[in-house]
Amino acid sequence: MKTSLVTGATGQDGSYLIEKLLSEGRRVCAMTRRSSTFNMARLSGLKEGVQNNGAELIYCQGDLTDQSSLEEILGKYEPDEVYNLAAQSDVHASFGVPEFTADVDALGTLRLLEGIRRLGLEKTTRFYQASTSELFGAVREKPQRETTPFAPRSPYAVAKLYAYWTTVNYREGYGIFACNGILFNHESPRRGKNFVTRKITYGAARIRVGLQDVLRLGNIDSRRDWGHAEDYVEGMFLMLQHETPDDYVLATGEQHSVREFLEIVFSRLDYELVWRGSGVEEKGIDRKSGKTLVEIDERFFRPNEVNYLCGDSSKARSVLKWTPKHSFASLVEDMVRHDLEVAAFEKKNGMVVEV
Ligand code: NAP
Ligand code: F7E
Repeated sequence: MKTSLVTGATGQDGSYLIEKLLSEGRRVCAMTRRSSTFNMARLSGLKEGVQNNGAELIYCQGDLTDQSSLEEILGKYEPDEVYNLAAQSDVHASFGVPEFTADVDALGTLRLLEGIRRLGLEKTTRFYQASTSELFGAVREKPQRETTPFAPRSPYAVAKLYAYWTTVNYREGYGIFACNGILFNHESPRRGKNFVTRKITYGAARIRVGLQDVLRLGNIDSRRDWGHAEDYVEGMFLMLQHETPDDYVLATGEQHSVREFLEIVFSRLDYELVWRGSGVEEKGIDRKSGKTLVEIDERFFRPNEVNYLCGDSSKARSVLKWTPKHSFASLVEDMVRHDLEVAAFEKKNGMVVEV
């Protein structure tokens, strides 16, 4: 039975990937970090032990900032695959904690790869690095593909650039089967509420049920290529099953602004947003009731913004036969439906749901 180690198990992608790997009959070591709180809500349905299909789930504790914890896990389980999904993944937050972000996202990747090398696992352990479309930053080409030059615009993106090149170097220098998945934004009902799509679907649903008055956002004119996380973990899996290691873009090729996302979500909830004012004074108002539903809040602006991202994933589609199943419409529907249920539950029970 193959063993897969997943770092970042408690995150959005970690939870979907673990489900996928268990469905493939793997022994899965889900790495969570030891901290003062346990953030296990996304994994609540996944119990440790042998599953019906013979797959096995094991939780292990490690931290990307702690080499010894990583080497202990690598040495103990000698995984056939490592999916490095752990990161300080919030771009806005990275401006406030740049050094911490570099420690986790850049050096953390180096620590894992060094661990594989030092333990002599170079020929047996395949490695997936969660690289990102944020590497393209101030985009030099439209759409962005594997050969597009990088131009990172945040401490997060700069840290991920280091991790990207470290992954390439360990592949070329030590012969490790190591791949970068350069993934464009992918969302789901399990997305953290600090990211814009979920902030919008969750906030709008709370407005609909009367738990919140207004949604406060930053730059609503930035544009993103948003896919569904379920499709993107399939792509990660395919990269490590291929016969040769390489780097791949995963993207939908379709792009929307945050403003469009807002209009679609609110219209699904029977509001009709009209825009009045400009700059930080701009407001999104419901045409029927005249109520202000969206306001601009400078606190959510970033010192550097990535205004435009749209990916070309033809390489992954032709080489890996990666075929996303979700459309943009089905992604929005999935998130809104889920958050309407969450908001109704919160209203009924007077509590806030964690995920
Ligand atoms: P996420 O929901 O923010 O999850 C991040 C995970 O990393 C959490 O499990 C977190 O654990 C863990 N983590 C943070 N610091 C750690 C540390 N020092 N040691 C060990 N674990 C640590 O992120 P995601 O959306 O699933 O994304 C997965 C990966 O893909 C990330 O590397 C992200 O940067 C990258 N990525 C994401 C996207 C996207 O659109 N989602 C696109 C491209 C690339 P706690 O629960 O304990 O905080
Ligand atoms: O922002 C704008 C914001 O935080 C998207 C991470 O998973 O994807 C993610 O990074 C856009 C930006 O995602 C708010 O300024 C406006 O232009 O949802 P986001 P991100 O920065 O693209 C990449 C691929 C990753 O790798 C990252 O790990 O939306 N925006 N108003 C806002 N964003 C947030 N978060 N909150 C607002 O109020």
